[in-house]
Amino acid sequence: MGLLFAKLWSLFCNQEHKVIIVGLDNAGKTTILYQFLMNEVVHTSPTIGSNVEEIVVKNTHFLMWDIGGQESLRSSWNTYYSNTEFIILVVDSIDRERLSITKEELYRMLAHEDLRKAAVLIFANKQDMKGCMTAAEISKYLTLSSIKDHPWHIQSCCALTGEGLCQGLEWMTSRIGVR
Ligand code: G3D
Ligand code: MG
Repeated sequence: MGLLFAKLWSLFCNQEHKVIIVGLDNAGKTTILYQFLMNEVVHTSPTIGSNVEEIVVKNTHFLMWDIGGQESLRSSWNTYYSNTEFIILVVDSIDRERLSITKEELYRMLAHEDLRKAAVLIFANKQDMKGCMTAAEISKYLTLSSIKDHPWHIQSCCALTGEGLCQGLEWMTSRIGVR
């Protein structure tokens, strides 16, 4: 009995939570992923390819897929969707012109069957840039408060310094076990 319990416990604890990191090209996705690897706790070696990394936060394993954001690649985002628990949407807070594209992509993802249960963390990145949009402005533009069928959270950050990234990860770990 004890052994079975230990087995189940370890299965539960080591369970990997699939995360996809999306956003337009140049938003800062790769920088964020590598900041996680440098600053966070434990870092295990890349699992599958150069764009997939395992991040461990307080015993919680996240398998993070950094998906290319160029226009030509966006149509293939959906091939990564199955079993995704978290979407990290990275926004370049200085890029006002393309925020409408980000909005379109966001709502396209939220409507996708395979992402029905996914929680969304939005990083308002590049907060160090002069004249950037605040998280509140981005939230308003993306009409986040209208999203009722997915848990979401917006966090301002600067991927270059790592500021704000931990708070984002903390929100993710706090979501685990809620559903
Ligand atoms: P992507 O993976 O989403 O395409 P990258 O984006 O991570 O490659 O980042 C694109 C550029 O934005 C990089 O600059 C990177 O250094 C910069 N960047 C990422 N995060 C921040 C930030 O918080 N503040 C500032 N000022 N720049 C950031 P380069 O010059 O290498 O192309
Ligand atoms: Mg990249």
